[in-house]
Amino acid sequence: MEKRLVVALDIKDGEKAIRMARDLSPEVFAMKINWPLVLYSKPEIISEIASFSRVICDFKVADIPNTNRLIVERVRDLGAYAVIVHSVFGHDSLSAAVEAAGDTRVIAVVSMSHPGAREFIGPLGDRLLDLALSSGTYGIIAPGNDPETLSALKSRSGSLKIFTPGIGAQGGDPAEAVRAGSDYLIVGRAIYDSPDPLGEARRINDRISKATLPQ
Ligand code: BMP
Repeated sequence: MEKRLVVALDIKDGEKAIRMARDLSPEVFAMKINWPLVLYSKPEIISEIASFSRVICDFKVADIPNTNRLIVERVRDLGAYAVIVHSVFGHDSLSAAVEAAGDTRVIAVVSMSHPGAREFIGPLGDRLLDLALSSGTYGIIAPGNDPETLSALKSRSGSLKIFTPGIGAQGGDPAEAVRAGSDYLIVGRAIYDSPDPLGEARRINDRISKATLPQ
């Protein structure tokens, strides 16, 4: 069965990140790289990890169309499998990212997992999902620690892939997230802070598999 785990490599040490990515790669669908790793190491770490694993660049691209295009072109050229882009800045900004991405997939943020998401982005979830659906995106970010919101978004998301952070350190449970509609589960601290990251990744995969089997 294809793996559904995405590991968020939010660590500062580039060498350690590459080692961890290599060790974990048999257990994951993709590695997610966010600003901390790139800012503490170098942009080329994207290509290094992309040479043996899918890489999702979580840069939450959030600007005018021209700037989005410039960022996404670079991410594409570095070999990323996907890039995460904010949808809340409108159709032109999101479409510019999709156009610039070429074969690199765009995952649109339509909802978030932290408490502050309830203030602004949360109430816009349905409209942002419509925007993602009409802009040629590949997937969306939805909260893995809020099964109600997740299943509501899933029910309207058509063929979009659902990526869910919020598992583990933010309280979300892998099995519950799968049952609520997650396609790919994003896990950071619960794995990279564990004394046994590979064992933890395997335990999470086991819970994903069991939740996927017909009950
Ligand atoms: P952790 O499992 O350590 O909480 O990490 C979650 C990862 O997912 C982080 O990289 C974070 O930036 C990202 N993320 C999130 O937690 N919530 C969202 O709504 C969107 C995210 O991309």
